[in-house]
Amino acid sequence: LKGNPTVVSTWDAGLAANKAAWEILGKGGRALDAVEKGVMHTESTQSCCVGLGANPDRDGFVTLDACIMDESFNCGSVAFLERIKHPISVARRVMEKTPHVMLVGSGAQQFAIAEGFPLEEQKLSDDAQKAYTEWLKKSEYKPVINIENAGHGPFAPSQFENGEWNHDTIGMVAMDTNGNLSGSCTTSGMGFKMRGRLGDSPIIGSGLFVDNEVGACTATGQGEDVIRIAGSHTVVELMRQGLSPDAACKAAINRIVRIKGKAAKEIQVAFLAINKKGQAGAYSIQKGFNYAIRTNAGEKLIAAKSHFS
Ligand code: SD4
Repeated sequence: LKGNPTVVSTWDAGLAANKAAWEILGKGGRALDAVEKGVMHTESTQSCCVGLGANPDRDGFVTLDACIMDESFNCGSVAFLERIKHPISVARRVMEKTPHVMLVGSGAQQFAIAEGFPLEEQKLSDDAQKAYTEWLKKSEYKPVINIENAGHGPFAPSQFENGEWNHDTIGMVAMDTNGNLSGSCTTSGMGFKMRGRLGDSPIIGSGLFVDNEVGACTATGQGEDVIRIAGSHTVVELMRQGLSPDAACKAAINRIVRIKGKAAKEIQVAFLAINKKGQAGAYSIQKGFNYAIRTNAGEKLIAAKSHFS
C-alpha cells in the first residue's frame, strides 16, 4: 500500500459525505469512486445549497453545477443543469463517455436523460419554497453581499462565526490506498442568482483541481472571486512549489484579499487541499469555515484559520 487513504470535504456536511466516501476508500477502493459516492450523499440529503432541494435562482428554478476530476487529468463537468438529482454522476459520465469536458443547460439535461438519469419533477423543496417566498418580498439582487446569506441582507460578522450560513457547496478531495488523488464538487450555486449564472464549482481549475503528482484542491464561497484567480489550480501550483496545503491555501486567499481591497470584508472564500503525503490544509477569508477529514485514524471536523479573525 502506497497511500494512507484520506478524504476531506468542505463544511460539517462533509462528515456524512466522508462517511459515504469511506465505504469505498476504507476497503481499498478508488478515490474517484469515493469522491462521487461521497457527494452524492449530500446531493440527496442537503437543503439550501446542494442538489434539488436547494434554493432556486431568482426566477424560481433550481440549477445545479458539478465537476469531477481523476488522477489522470480526466475531468467532467455539468453546469446550469435542471431537474436531475445527481449532477456529480452526470459530470462523471461526461468525463467517461464523451469527448468533452463540460456540458451545460438543456444539452447537459438531454445527455443525462439519454444516460438513463430520471428527469425529476420541477418542484421546490418546502424549505426552498419558504426561502424563495421570503426573498420575493424584496427581490433584492445584491450578489456580492448576499452570497450564501439566503438573500437576507448584508453579512454581520456574527453570521460568519455562528455558522448561520454554513450549509453550502460540497467540495471533496481524496487519496486512495494506491496514492491516487481525485476530487468532486457540487452545488446549486448562489441562492437567488441571476438565471444562467455559473460559479466556480463546475469549472475545472477554479472550484476543483487535481494533479496527481502534487495534490488536489477544492473551493467554496463566492465563486466569482475564486474564478478570478483560477483558485484551485493556483493552490495546487503553490503546493508544487513546496508550500504545505495550509500555506498554499493561505497564499491564494491572500491574493483574493489583496485584489478585493475593502470589499474582502463582505465575502467568504475558502480553499481546502491535500498533498501527495495525504496532508490536508485549508484557509478562508472569514472565520467560520470548517472541513471534515477522515483517515484510518478516524473522523474529525477541523476549523480552518482565516484572514479575518
Ligand atoms: C458558487 N462556490 O456557485 C459556489 C457557491 C458556494 O459557498 O460555494 N457557496 O459560487
